[in-house]
Amino acid sequence: MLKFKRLAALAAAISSPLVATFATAAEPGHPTDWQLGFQTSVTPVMDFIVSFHDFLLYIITAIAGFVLVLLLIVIVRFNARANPLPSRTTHNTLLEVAWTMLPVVILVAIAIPSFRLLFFQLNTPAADMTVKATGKQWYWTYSYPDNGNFEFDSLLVRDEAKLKPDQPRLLGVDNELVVPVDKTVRVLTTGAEVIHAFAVPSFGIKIDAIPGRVNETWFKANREGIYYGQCSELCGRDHAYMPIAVRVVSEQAFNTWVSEAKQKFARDDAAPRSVAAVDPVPSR
Ligand SMILES: [Cu+2]
Repeated sequence: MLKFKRLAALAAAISSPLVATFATAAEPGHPTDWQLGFQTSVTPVMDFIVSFHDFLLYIITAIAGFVLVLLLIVIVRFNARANPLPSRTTHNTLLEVAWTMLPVVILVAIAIPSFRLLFFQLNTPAADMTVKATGKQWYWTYSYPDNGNFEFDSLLVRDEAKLKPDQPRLLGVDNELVVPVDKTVRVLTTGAEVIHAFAVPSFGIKIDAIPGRVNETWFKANREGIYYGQCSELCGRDHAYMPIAVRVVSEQAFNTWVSEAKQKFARDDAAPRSVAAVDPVPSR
């Protein structure tokens, strides 16, 4: 069965540049055995990334095929035996203009959707809510400033015996980041001590979490489920063991979760200390 699956995957990979779209159809929000292409896309940004990737695959396939054909022609028709008296032509204006202009046209055709995607990713639309993700050595802390300002830590479930049935090994966490479906969520990221990176493949987001500054990204998940990601900036010994688990639920379920979370987790209501309140440096 495994062998057949392997063959089928191979056949799919060879047969069509559409393979990425094909492979991402209805799979869970985490890596799977023999997976090809991307993880399931559940946001408009990731949809765009997938279609841009497929578009590039068509272009690169055409270029590689064209170059292969040219090479074969040269090998067969212009080798020393088939063509003992080579032509001494050194210039061909039409050909030179063509091989300069054609790559320019191809690059412009790639640049247009590429920049559109970049702006789509980087311009956060009006957000329905904000969550803050703080990368720490080696776990994540999530805050909900719009929903009561509670805050909690999210740690990997290290003991495999304690994994729930739907939790994948090395990805399952004790406290998931919970967000409502079909809402634009702004994610603020920062780092507590070193640089981490907040990345969730199904959402098409990956952004550094840097100490001393706040980065911003966004997603709008259009399907309920649980979507996994990992820290994506080498941050030290346990870099591989600080996964990100995002549970996308209905708005009603989210509100219920918020009211429970407010009881369960610590709040951060203290006013920030003003500069004057900081212990003064003793003068000499
Ligand atoms: Cu890391």
